Amino acid sequence: VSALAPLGQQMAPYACQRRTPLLHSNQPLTEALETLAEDAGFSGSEGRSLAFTRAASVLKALPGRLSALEELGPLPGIGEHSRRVIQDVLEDGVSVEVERVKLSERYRTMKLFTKIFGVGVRTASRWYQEGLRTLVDLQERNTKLTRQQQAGLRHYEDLNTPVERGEAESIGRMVQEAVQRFLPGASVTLAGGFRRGKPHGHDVDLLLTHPEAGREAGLLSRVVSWLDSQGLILYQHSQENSFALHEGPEPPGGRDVLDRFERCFSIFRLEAQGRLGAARGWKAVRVDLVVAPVGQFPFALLGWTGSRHFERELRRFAGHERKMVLNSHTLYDTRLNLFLPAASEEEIFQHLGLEYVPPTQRNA
Ligand code: 8DG
Ligand code: MN
Ligand code: MN
Repeated sequence: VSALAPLGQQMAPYACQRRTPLLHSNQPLTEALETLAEDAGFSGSEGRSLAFTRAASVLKALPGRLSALEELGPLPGIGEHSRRVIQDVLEDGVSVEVERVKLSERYRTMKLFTKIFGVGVRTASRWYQEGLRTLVDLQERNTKLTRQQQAGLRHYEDLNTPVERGEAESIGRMVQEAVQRFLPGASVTLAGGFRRGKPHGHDVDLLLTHPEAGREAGLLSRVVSWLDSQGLILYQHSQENSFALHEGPEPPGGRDVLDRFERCFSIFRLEAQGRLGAARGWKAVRVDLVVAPVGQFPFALLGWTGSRHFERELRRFAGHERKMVLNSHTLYDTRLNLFLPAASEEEIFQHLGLEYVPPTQRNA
């Protein structure tokens, strides 16, 4: 047992109790585990998928590079199977199991299909069962596609080219400009992976609000219509706000990630920046726009900053350890039977009795 041994003892069981930076020293290990998590998700084994995700997340929070399995000690959240994978990668540089998954026809096809905007595991799985294997197959066999999937297919290459931070910022400015036209004083905040410090991402997540509650109502449709009229939107579908406080809190576990804000899932047409897009002049970029009333803004910001695993752990912690229900709208204390208001993310962590974790340390 080496000097890293006490690591295991220091590791808190919930990801929201740990600081997880973007860059860490165990990339090959977490990549292997996350491939297995993804593959388990592809076959609908949510429990197994979560177990691998948890193990990967623990490794991301280690302060140093793991060189032997024994250094882990009795770490929480790393099961038998994950330990075997870790050992294989440490000893041989690769895990045979992971390499086999990566080469498998099913994994490769599922990966290809789920990278289409609007295609989830269920649809991809059905297509795979039907014998479809390539994007050309989808077209040649006249597979029935939603309008969203058609857009996803049309812009497949662009949408699977990482969005650079500079591109995310220009889209933020475009939206800000449109927002100012219709509701001066409203703000646009970049959330998602970029807020966690990622240099690139798969989309741009923007949160809209106004300091006066209620003023934000109706803003999104005006903003989207205007951007559309300027030829800046290649695809969009919007959803109205369906959140009602008087309904009381949602039971925990029900809707895990989804929330009920007014929102727009879209594809923007971004004028080319620098050499990359110069050949063609523009690039398709996925953008999520969400509107939150100011009273719910800190919850929305916390919910839309991610990572997905960090969010899941926050909610699990709230429920199991505090008997509270946390979502992107509110925090509800089921023992006191009341909503706990917050004016900042810091206050939400305080209510939960958690040390504040800044966005750049939420890369769980
Ligand atoms: P990336 O885009 O850089 O790949 O990573 P990301 O920014 O962390 O992922 P994301 O898929 O854009 O999700 C950002 C956060 O938004 C994530 O923590 C979950 C949260 N989120 C909600 N509701 C919804 C929803 O309805 N759909 C999606 N896709 N994300 C949601 O709170
Ligand atoms: Mn994102
Ligand atoms: Mn998103």
